[in-house]
Amino acid sequence: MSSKLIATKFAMQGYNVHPSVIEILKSQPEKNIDRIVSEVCKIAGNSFIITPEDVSPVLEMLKAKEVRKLKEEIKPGKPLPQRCDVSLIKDITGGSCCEGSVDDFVLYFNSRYEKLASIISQQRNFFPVNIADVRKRKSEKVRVVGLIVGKRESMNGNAIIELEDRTGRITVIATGKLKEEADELLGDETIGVEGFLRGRSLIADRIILPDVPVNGKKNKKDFNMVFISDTHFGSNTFLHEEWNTFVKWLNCEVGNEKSIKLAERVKYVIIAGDIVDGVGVYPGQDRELEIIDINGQYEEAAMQIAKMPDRVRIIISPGNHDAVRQAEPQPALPKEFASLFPKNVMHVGNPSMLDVEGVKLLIYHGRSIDDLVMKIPRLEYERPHQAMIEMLRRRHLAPLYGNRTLIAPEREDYLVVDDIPDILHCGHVHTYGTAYYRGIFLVNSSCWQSQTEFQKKVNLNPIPGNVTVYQPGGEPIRLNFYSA
Ligand code: D5M
Ligand code: FE
Ligand code: ZN
Repeated sequence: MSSKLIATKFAMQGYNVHPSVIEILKSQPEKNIDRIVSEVCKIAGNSFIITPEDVSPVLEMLKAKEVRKLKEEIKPGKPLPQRCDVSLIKDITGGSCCEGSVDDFVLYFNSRYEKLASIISQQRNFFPVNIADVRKRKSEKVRVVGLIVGKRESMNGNAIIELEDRTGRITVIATGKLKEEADELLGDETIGVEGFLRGRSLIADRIILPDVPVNGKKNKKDFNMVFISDTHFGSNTFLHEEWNTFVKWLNCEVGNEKSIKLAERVKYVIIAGDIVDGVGVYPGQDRELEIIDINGQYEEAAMQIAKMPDRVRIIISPGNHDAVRQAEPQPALPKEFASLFPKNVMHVGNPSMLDVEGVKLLIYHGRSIDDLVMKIPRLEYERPHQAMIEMLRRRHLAPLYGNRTLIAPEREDYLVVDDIPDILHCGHVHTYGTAYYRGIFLVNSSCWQSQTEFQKKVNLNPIPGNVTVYQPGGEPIRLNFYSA
């Protein structure tokens, strides 16, 4: 609704309005404006100018009513409209057993090493030898698998890697083109090396990452999936208008013939974390919130998600702004918040591997992308799918330990990509990118908030309001609901 019309509505009741009130009301659904104006005027009494303080209790009251209505509507168990065949293959929710003791860390790193070493050892024709036995294979080509325990550059510009397995330790030297590959190795990584022994060192011919096998493209499914992320409900930079248009499109209410056809076939909406903006996530965040308490934020999130059509199944996993533990793997949202959402929402952990009608979907918020971009110079925030390729090459969702991505030392490393997915979906960096890597579809699906003051300071330029519509086995379609 236009500013003028809102001002007129108040004027007709004998009140002037402060410009900030108009800004607040512009983001409200049009159907609510008359009601808001009449309620505000009822309590405004003798004031001459309506200020935000007069409006906020009315908005709170209306929202509480809407939430109550929503809960009544969804609680009695509205049936799901169509068969959705989704099962959880892997998720930490309910299964965390670490306390952070030294023993836990030892078990965690063992699990990580064993899983990755076994992935590398099982590569075709690899046949590694124990590091202790390399000396017995002089002048023969050998392959070893081990953990990088040290890495430096030699005086003549070669890479020197200390590699360790359960039987011993060896110095690996990478020269020329291989030095460039070695430069991209992160600390604590498990790799394979092929080469020849010279003196006491192994001169590398090849550095082998665990990687994923080449996978052919899959058969097309007859439904669409929509990938979004980082809704950040509750933030004062949340893009109400863009979000509303997106939801209307999902409901087939807006768009051209072609895009409505796409919407009609959407059966799943996947959200990869940062559902709400949270509280106290970064210094000074309280100045950037529209809804200042966490309950209110999840109530708003639930209400917005409830606007999506009943025919879609929504899968939600958390991110670093959500009300679960920060360390990964993160469990699904706790019951007190999850229960606010409608019946067609499924809450899963971060990361989670799901089987969606035969399509293996791996969801991960993507915190480690920050670490990867920082550590590997050729990676860019503007192309988040490149960092996701690095996760797959390393078969690990957070291959850097001890940087920005906090990892809980579970007995089993849930962040290892054991099972090969058909789709890897991330968010977190608020930019957009899709790619196919060895037959796996990668998608990073932007956000629903414009640049925050905080992001301005760290020079982060988001690409908000971009949505991926994907028919498994086909090519992704990008819809942009944002015009800067
Ligand atoms: O993260 C959104 C993006 O903002 C993500 O790429 C990280 C970046 N970010 C978050 N915190 C920081 C700090 N402290 N410095 C630099 N960049 C940061 P989100 O999870 O939505 O906050
Ligand atoms: Fe985010
Ligand atoms: Zn995030």
